[in-house]
Amino acid sequence: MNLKTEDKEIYDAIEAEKKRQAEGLEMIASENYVSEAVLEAAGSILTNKYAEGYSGHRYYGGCKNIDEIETLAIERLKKLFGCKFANVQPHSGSSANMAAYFAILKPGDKILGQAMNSGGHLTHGAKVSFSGQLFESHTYGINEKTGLIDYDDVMKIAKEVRPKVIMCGFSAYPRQIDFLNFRKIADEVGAYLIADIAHIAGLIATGFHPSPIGVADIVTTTTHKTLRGPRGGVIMTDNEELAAKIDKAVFPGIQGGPLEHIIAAKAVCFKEALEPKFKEYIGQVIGNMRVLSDTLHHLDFDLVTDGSDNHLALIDLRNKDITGADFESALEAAGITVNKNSVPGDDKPPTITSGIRIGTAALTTRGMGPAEMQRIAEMMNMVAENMDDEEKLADIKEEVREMCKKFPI
Ligand code: DSN
Repeated sequence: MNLKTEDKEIYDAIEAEKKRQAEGLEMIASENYVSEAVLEAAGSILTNKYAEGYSGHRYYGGCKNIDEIETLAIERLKKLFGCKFANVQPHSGSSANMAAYFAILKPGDKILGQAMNSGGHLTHGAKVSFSGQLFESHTYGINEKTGLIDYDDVMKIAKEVRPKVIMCGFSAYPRQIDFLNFRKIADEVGAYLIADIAHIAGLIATGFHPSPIGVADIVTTTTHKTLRGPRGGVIMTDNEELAAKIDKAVFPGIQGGPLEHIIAAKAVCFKEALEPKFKEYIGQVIGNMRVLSDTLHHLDFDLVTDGSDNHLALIDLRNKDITGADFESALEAAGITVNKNSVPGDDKPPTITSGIRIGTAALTTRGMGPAEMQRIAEMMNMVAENMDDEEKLADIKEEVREMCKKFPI
């Protein structure tokens, strides 16, 4: 029995998705392609095992191999980021953030995070998320003219709000984050500092972005973006007392049995990220974004903060009189996948927006380089100039397919 004979509908849908991932340009800044080794561990028989608890202290028998795997994942993660304590069980970035909050907050406590329309995440206090419902959430934004964080403004808001937690680290911020400045603000108001490094984890692990380890009280991240591992989350800290509270918050606080197949895949990802080749890869991700954003800039695309220091860029489409939703659809028709994104001062709702977010992590994994980035920027411009021309979009899709063939996943 295998999937093809057992469940043809699911098999066919997976095959179609495989084709989509192979034949299109994946430019969603939070996505990547995992290695075959990560995929093998994620699809392994470890999915059969219950292992509630932690290594050496499980609520089930038969956990000898699981303990070994989870311990390896923890030790590798600690080495990768240079932290003292780590929990590798969170199912996702959202669960990691939930556990981090529950380790130090009570319902009703105040949190201060970046507003979603300024690049923050749902779990940083958005009212539609648990983080805005269980806690009294307040937000800071970015400077509408520069697109940058105004640290003086964050300090001012923090002094007014007096939050118990300040959350920093963003889903759509193209520049470096000054964790030391956030630490100063947190200290000034007696708050804990949590850094959610989901987007830039790969850059931090390889030294291309300053690290919040030892600066923030708690650091959370996903493992599937620039870190190029399986879909999941982890939590790190240097504080032993907090580490014990985090462990309790993850299990039994919010989760039951950990996903040990995914934890094994995380361990493989951390091993890969410790290799010199991974540092080379992240350098190429940043270099590719520089070429892509420079070329877009020359083609009269308006970039928030005028460029990027990392793996992502935000394009403000207001000078082109196109909405983010329409550009996302037209690009998809041309085989280019991006997501619509609010831009500073956006007057359109999040379902429409005036911008898009792009990233180079997945394209770089395929082996694409500066020449492809230049051509992709030109193709994006052709799409912007031919939004309603189905024939033209189909021609671009054909060129995309040809380009992708040269860089198999
Ligand atoms: N949904 C993720 C992103 O696309 O950035 C954040 O978790």
